[in-house]
Amino acid sequence: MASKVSLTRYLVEQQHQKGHIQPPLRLLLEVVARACKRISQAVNKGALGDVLGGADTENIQGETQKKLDIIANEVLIEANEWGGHLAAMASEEMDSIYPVPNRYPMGEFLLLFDPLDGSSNIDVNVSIGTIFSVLRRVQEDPTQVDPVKESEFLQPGHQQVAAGYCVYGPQTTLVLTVGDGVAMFTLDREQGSFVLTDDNVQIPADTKEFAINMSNMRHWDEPVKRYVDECLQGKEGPRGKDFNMRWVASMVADVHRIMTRGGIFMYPWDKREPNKPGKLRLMYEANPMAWLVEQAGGAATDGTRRMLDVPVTQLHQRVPVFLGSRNEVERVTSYHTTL
Ligand code: AHM
Ligand code: MG
Repeated sequence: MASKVSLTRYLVEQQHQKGHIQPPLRLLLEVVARACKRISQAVNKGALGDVLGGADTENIQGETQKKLDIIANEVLIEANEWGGHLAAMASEEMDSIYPVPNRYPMGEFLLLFDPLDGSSNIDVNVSIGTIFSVLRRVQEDPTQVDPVKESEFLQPGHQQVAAGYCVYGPQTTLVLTVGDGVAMFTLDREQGSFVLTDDNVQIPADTKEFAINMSNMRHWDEPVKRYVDECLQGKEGPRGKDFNMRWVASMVADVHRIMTRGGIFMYPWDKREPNKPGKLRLMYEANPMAWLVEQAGGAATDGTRRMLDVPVTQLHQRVPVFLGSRNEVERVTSYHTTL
């Protein structure tokens, strides 16, 4: 039987054979994976670890934080701050950026994360996950090691050097891209290591499955209403086929299903809060997922533009999201641009 390929071996091969990554990025990804293992353990303990329930705090977006949101955030910071591979971190759960403290060596990368996505599912034992994105520092004067500025984080998604997520479900699965396709690793709990289980994830171009929170239908814009209405008409409608619907309310779980069997995920702008561009965050959710989806042959837009080209003006910027099977994403995007 062929020997199993661990995450470490996969990354070493990406470094030596393919030249896609340098040692500091390899170290960074190993450390993030280690942090995900620790988060997975905390998630698994649930009520036995006293990790369920609210934390009586709010994040900068006014959302109530859960205990596990805060634990996962701390695990990621503690794991990553001392290794010398990072200059700073930013998180959905922190108001501003977290520069690596002066007592530690400073690296060239910036790490962004949603430490525990799908928070509303924590207490009900449904899949949740960690999403992460890696950027390279952009200093005005690269010969100086200046303190990191928040503006250095405001890079469009196409400048990511690595992106991934870890889904904590019946299995713990890490899904990763360094720009050479998408690889999937399953956590072997006995061995304590991530093992490569798919090295060429491909999202089918067509699908009969869509994911959207239908309870917001009356608030949507016309292009989204039209797209979903046509799906709902099934065989008798203009699409000529029946569609199925899924909505886990954990983006990580919904995207993981799309990575596995195709589909389209949508979280559009809606009229509930017209000044808010969408619910999901560009830097911690949309951009890493968009790059993963593109690397697996799918597509991702904000309704009119390629997600990875959306200009970034704020760290906690929100954005409408359409991603998944290419032909469906192109269809709903075309409804936005032609209506
Ligand atoms: P979170 O990062 O605070 O958990 O919020 C993001 C989540 C996504 O995972 C999911 O797709 C969406 O919010 C669900 O929203 P809703 O409850 O409106 O359906
Ligand atoms: Mg989230």
